[in-house]
Amino acid sequence: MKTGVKITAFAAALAGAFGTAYGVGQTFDPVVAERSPAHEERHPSAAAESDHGGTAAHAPGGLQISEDGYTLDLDTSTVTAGEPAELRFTVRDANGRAVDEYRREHDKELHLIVASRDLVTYRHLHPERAPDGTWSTPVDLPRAGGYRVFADFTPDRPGAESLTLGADLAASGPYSPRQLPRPSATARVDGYDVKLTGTLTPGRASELRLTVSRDGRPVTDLQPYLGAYGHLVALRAGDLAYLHVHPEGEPGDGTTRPGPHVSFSATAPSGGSYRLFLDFKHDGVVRTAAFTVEAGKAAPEQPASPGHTETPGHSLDGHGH
Ligand SMILES: [Cu+2]
Repeated sequence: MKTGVKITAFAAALAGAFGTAYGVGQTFDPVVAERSPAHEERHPSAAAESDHGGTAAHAPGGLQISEDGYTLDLDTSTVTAGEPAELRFTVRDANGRAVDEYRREHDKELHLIVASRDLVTYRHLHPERAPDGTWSTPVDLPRAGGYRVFADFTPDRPGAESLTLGADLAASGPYSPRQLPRPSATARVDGYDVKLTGTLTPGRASELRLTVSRDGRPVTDLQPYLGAYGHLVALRAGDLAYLHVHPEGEPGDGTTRPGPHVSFSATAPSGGSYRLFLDFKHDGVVRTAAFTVEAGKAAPEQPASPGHTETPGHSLDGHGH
């Protein structure tokens, strides 16, 4: 499929970047190394065209508030933990103008992810866009602390690529950070058990397969959600780099079945720990299952201690669907 090709091209670019980095005797991160010299040499007008192939050639998403001339202007930078609030923001172009044309990806113009820095709280929201380009959505964050807001979108402009911009958000209140939940291949949410097969491999696309069951029986009637039978987001522990993850197959393509397996292709930019959040829809409700994965290592079979993870009900109430 198309995304598979893109990711393979990325792997090749990455390999090339390694060579370049060694050639000049430097040891910086290969993803950054690939990008920086290329961008300096490029004529600005040529940059957009030669960027085909993707997010691929870029550093991981979500680490920057501004990229490729687009800026996430977060109007709401603080909220109060446990109180409903409205999150408002604007995506601006290089001229400071609000972007008001987007390409739909996974059924939406823009996906907004809010995650706590300790990766315990997660929200996947779909804000509303006002005619002036301002986006807004209700949000309710149960715990105080630092959060990262990710806007995942593609401007509908010639040469524009998919972007994930990130900005900090603080929730005020008594703060008690938690440890990252231990790696586990299973997650439980609202009576559903989700099993993860496969693992993240640094620098290479790999398949992650999630299997959904309830009361010990495979769930074979998952409902389409955002153009697939599941939506997966992966965040790197430590800096919350945002990985692009693509579903393998889509409803109605003749081969993709509505469960119990849902497959994705994901590339980890480095080793280390990642938190995976799977949204899936069944019986009309979207639920989120979360896993900690160490890139390059298979996940242990035993379930993580439930005390580490925010209760499923909390993960759910943030869904703006
Ligand atoms: Cu979304």
